[in-house]
Amino acid sequence: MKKVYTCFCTDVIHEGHLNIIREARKYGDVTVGVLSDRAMIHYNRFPTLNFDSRVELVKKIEGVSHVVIQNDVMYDDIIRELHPDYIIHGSNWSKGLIKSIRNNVIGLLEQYGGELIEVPYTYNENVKRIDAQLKEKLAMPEYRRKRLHQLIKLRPIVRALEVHNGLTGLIVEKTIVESDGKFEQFDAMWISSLCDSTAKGKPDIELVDMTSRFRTVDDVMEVTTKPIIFDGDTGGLVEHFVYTVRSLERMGVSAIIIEDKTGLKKNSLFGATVEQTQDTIEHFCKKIKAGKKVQLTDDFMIIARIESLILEKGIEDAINRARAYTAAGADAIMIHSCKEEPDEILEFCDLFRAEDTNTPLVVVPTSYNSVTEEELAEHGVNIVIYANQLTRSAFPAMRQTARDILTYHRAREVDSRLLPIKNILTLIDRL
Ligand code: SPV
Ligand code: MG
Repeated sequence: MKKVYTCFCTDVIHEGHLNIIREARKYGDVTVGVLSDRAMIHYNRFPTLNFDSRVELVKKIEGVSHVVIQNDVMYDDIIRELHPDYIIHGSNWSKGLIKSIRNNVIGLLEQYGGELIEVPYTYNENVKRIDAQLKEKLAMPEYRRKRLHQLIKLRPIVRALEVHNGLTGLIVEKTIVESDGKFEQFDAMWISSLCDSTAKGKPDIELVDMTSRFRTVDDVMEVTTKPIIFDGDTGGLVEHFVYTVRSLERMGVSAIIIEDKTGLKKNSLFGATVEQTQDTIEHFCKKIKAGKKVQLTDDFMIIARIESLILEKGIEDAINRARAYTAAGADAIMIHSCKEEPDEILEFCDLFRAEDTNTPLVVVPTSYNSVTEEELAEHGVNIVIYANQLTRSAFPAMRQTARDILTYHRAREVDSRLLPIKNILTLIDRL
């Protein structure tokens, strides 16, 4: 009996999958690989069912003889292990980024004379509806909220990028690149107080009120599924913070980061050039404890942000605070710095990890931007936040366009730099 192999990356079996199995049986004994959680995330499909349940779904399909785990989106390992005579796949993988998976399979099959069978992809109204429903499910608070916790376990380092409206949310949701046989994408979104304020033409001093900040969260949530980390500034009064926690948790936000400052908060990237007051350890711990006490799920995270390095209070002070905030119940520690080199951040991470191997660490490498994600992960960092890069890239482009229109008294000179009208009209998917 010849061996036929196919791989499924899905939470729902629909007629397209059944058709593939029907075709596969004509060629021999059918083995189905179920893509692991890690690989599925790489492939831009966050699972809504756990791995064992996905295996059960596949086992129930008539005509499937064996079910195995496929640990990587590329087929090298599984083909080496199984050596199938045939690989069968829907024809949809000849376009777009997944073409690289097809090329990978063709190259591997050529090495030993295996054959690729492609069946026309089933994309009717029913399949479209199932796809859309899966996406809707991921956008629901109960799925989205817990996703950050899940990602911390599954990813070597969780990557978040700043968003401040629906459009920037869509960029984080959809941008995916392929490099060296790996798919790269952002895992999460950061609702930065700096960028949310800047988008409104306001300074980053806790002036934009929570109602407005929540409106931004809601705009982002309307069009995305990825988890959200909310920049909660100082968290405000303890009596107010508890309400913020409840609201964000109910909305499906995964985490709030609050920084240990009091009084008029100014942006940390000013460093010690402006006057800022650090909170006492006791008072900040009281805020953390109050927040943890009112949250209703195990999913929501309160992340304590330490400003000791920003305010030049030294690493020892930062470590003392990390210890105290963790003991008070903080779910993770964010350490910030406005130095151009990552040295003090890496030193802090090493010291912290020497005594605490569990509590997740978060960093924001805006000024020390030469450090790579791999280096940060080696020093025990779990989440890296790119906190303002979308705002900073849009602003110079928009200002230059405005200047050029004024200079040339028409728009033709700027047109080649702009998104074509046809593309802007179709940029947003319709329901
Ligand atoms: C933000 O993005 O608003 C932050 C990070 O809080 S920083 O601007 O570096 O303080
Ligand atoms: Mg901020």
